[in-house]
Amino acid sequence: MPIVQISIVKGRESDAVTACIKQVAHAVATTLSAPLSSIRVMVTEVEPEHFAVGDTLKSESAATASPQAPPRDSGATWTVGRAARHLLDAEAERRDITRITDEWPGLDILTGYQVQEAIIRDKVANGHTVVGVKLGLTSRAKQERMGIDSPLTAVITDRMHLDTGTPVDLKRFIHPRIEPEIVFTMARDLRGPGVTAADAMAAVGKVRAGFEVIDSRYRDFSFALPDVIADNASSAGFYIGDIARDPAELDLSLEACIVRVNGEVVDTATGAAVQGHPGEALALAANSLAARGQYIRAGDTVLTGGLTDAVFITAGDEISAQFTSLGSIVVTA
Ligand code: OOG
Ligand code: MG
Repeated sequence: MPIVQISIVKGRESDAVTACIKQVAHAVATTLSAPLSSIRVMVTEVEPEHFAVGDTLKSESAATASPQAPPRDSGATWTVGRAARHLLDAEAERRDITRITDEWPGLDILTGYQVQEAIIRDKVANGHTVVGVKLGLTSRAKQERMGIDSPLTAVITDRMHLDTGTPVDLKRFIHPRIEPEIVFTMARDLRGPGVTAADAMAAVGKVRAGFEVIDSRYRDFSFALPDVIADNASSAGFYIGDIARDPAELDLSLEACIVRVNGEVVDTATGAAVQGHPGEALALAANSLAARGQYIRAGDTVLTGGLTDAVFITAGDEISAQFTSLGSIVVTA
């Protein structure tokens, strides 16, 4: 059982200490390929006068903080808990915010996932139920639009599920966009690391068409990778088509999709747009979750990522996604 001991200078906020412990535990588990639950982290606090950078004690540097020190409400005060609350409030109040990394350069990918987890914990505490996982930025169309070339994972809940036939309630969102996705329902648990697309597809029960409503809490959908991870990958809502197919009957890389707005074709793609095959995206999700000690569960819904760029939803629109074998979803606003 690996035991890691870390020392932290006294006086840090408890959120910062928690974030540090989690980061160390995940890093050690990943480095040793050991289960997260086997890692023990021991924290000792040291007095500022027992910690020096070069020959300058932490207590001296704190006492002689430079006048150019960041203003009180900037990066110095950001924590996982505060970032989660900031994003939750923006969502609840349908108010856009500026990207957090501008003020908090310490928000890295791992911390972004900690913020995402804190948001989901808050939602679960308020009665939401986790129903699965989504991938974001798995297609070139999405990556190019957002200027980020790395896929990410996020969590979907029952409150995000929208019934087909129900219009998008524009009052509920800040600036919603919609994107067609291939959606899996898992027959079995899927646990990384080392999952291949074939392993992933063997754990899938059914495949359906999906239409995801995304609503970044950031102004103009402008964010860096850690910001969008923290914001649970802009998740807001999702429609699932009525037709459920056995994936073994289909070549999902050749499953085509046509997106229309008010009858006009605005985009087309095939399943190959998503990492070559949506099964690759599913494997990627399982392996990425494993690095954080999590896995995909039997019964989970998995949104594999937008096949095409997302389209803005405006009042009066009728937007449809027509798939070759998975049927069509028509959404109005
Ligand atoms: C981030 C969410 C990306 C997808 O399917 O690629 C996503 C965004 O575009 O705001 O859901
Ligand atoms: Mg999506």
